[in-house]
Parts: sequence; C-alpha cells; structure tokens
Amino acid sequence: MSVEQLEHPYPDGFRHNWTRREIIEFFDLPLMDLLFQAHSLHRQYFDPNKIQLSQLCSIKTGGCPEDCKYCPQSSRYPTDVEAERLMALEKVLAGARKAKSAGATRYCMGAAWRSPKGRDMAAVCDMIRGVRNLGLESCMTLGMLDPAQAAQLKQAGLDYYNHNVDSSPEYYPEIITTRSYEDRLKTLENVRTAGINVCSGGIVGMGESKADRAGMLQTLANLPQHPGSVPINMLVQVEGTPLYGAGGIDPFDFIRTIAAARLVMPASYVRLSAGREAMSDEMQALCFFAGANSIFYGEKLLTTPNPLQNNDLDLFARLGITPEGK
Ligand code: SAM
Ligand code: DTB
Ligand code: SF4
Repeated sequence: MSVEQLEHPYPDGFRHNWTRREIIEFFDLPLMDLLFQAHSLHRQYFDPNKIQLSQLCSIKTGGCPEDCKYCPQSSRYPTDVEAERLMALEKVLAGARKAKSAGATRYCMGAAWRSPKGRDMAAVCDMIRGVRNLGLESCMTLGMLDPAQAAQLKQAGLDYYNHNVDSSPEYYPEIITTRSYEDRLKTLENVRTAGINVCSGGIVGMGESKADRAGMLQTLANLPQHPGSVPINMLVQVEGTPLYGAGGIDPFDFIRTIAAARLVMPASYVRLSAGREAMSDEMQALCFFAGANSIFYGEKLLTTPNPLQNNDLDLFARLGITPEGK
C-alpha cells in the first residue's frame, strides 16, 4: 500500500477502521519498504530530528494486588521490589526539578495501584499542580479511573493519563486476569471524556504472535481518537515474574512494530519506552527512523534501569537529533 492510499476522509483526517490484515501486511513488507513508508509519513507530521523526553517517577512502588505477568511490582511474585508508601510531595517535586534541568519536558508519575483510593486523590492532585508550576507537562498512571476521578485529575490540570492496552484482546487474558480488556477501554474512555490527553500503548516481546502485535495496534488506532502518545515497551524481563525467561522478540520485528504504529497513527507521538537498556544504539536509531519520536529519559524507569542521560544525549548528538524544547 502506498502512503497516498493510507489517507481516508475521516472527521479528524485519520482512519479508525484498520483491519488486522492491513497491519499484518505492513509487518510482511520488505523491511526497507516498510521503513521508507513509515519514515515518509513521519516527515509529514513531525521534524524527524526532534525527540520528546519524558521522565518517569514511581510515586508509589510495589505491593500491587494485580497479577500482570510482566510486572515486578505485583505483590504476587517474588521479585526484589519492596513495597513503599505514596511518595511525599516534596520528594516528587525534587525529582521533577532535576528532570527539567536535565532536559525533560514531561514528568510521568506512576503508582502500583489497581485504581486510586479516594484518600489518595488530594495528594496526587497536589503533585500535578506542583509539576505544572515548574513548567513541565504532567502525566499520571494510577490504574483504572472512574469518570469522577478522571474529572478530578483534569481539574488539577493533568495533561496526559497513561493506561496501556498492553497487547491484543486475545493475548491479554494470558497476561492479566485481575482486570479485563474492556475495563482498560472504559478507563481510556473516562480519560478522554474528561478532556485529558490519552497516552496508551503496550508491551511486545511477551511471547505474543505477529497477529497479536497487529491486534494491539489495531485497538489503539481504532479508538475514537488516536492516543496523543503511544508507548511501545519491549518487555524488561525481571527475575521472579512469570514472564522472566519467556518471550523475546527479533529486533527487526520490534522496529516493524514501531513503523506500523507510525503508519496507523500518523500524528501521535510514538514512544520508544521500556527495554532500551537491551537495545543497541543502531537499533534505537532505526526505531527513530521508523517513527519513534519520544523516549523515557533518566537512569530509571519505574523500578528497572534505563540508559544514563549522558549516554542518550551523546547518542542524540551522534545522530544530529535535538531534544524537544531545546
Ligand atoms: N499500575 C498502573 C497500571 O498498570 O495501570 C500503572 C503503572 S504500570 C507499571 C504501567 C505500565 O508499565 C504497564 O501497563 C505496562 O505496559 C508497563 N510495564 C510494566 N512492567 C513492565 C516490564 N517489565 N516491561 C515492560 N513494560 C512494563
Ligand atoms: C509505559 O508504557 N511504560 C512505563 C510507563 N508507561 C509507566 C513503565 C515501564 C516499566 C518498566 C518496568 C519497571 O521499571 O518497573
Ligand atoms: Fe500493578 Fe500496574 Fe504492575 Fe499491573 S502493571 S501489577 S497494575 S503496577
């Protein structure tokens, strides 16, 4: 399929009726053809030499009641992660100040919750206000939200809410049983209705099939609005989790997933998310060429290591890439 054929007259100018077959056809293209199409479309919407930097902060670590098989923070699995209480506001803001001075433009606060409790809402709303006062965009990922909670976060000024679909509807129940795919979509709807930008993506390298990867992208692209940002995570295998030692993905299939995400969601930020510690500089450069234009920046994701900031800045300099906001 050519880039021209991709354009269809939908109200927002984008397609929301992708079939799984069409996405699999992208995956099956010769790699150079797929990269060429994805990169050509990328250039129509973005400066290919700019990357957005988001920094993560785990505001509530571990002790999570959910059973996500990839996650070191679930209380069900014997990992090294110790459960902690909700972080104090000042500590969160100290991290945000550091992130801003290192060049991040968004601060993403994550909590190992099934959903936030009423008693936590005031504290997280203070964090949102504090982060925005520093001149950073705010993002939160706190689990499932009901409409009232989404409205409260919006009221506090939240810019983005991250809630991943994680995989295809078919593969999802192999990975998580404590909440359904439908629950996930409902939270995304609540976030959207509240007027908060949606950040939603998933994980690859969990042993899923090509059809599952296509199904995940199909779900995301066929939402009523494309997510403003789409994190594509490569599974970080953590000892003690059920997925430790399982899965894995050919680096070229990972790059194909990024390229297909770009093709089906042309104007969304596609974030090269967890898993960069296991990627070579060359693989990351190909991901950027395929359409990734955001990363998680800073030496830690939520509980696992991420490349050092200086290494990322050095890689950008070698590639002639400038962080957004610089
Ligand atoms: N507890 C909340 C939830 O799950 O909705 C928010 C935090 S949770 C850690 C956010 C996302 O991180 C998950 O949906 C998953 O996509 C990603 N994630 C968690 N563990 C991961 C791992 N080991 N490798 C890659 N991505 C991971
Ligand atoms: C997302 O898609 N990836 C981030 C963020 N959203 C919250 C989390 C990655 C977590 C990797 C495993 C860890 O560090 O605990
Ligand atoms: Fe809990 Fe989120 Fe980890 Fe699932 S991904 S176990 S909900 S912290």
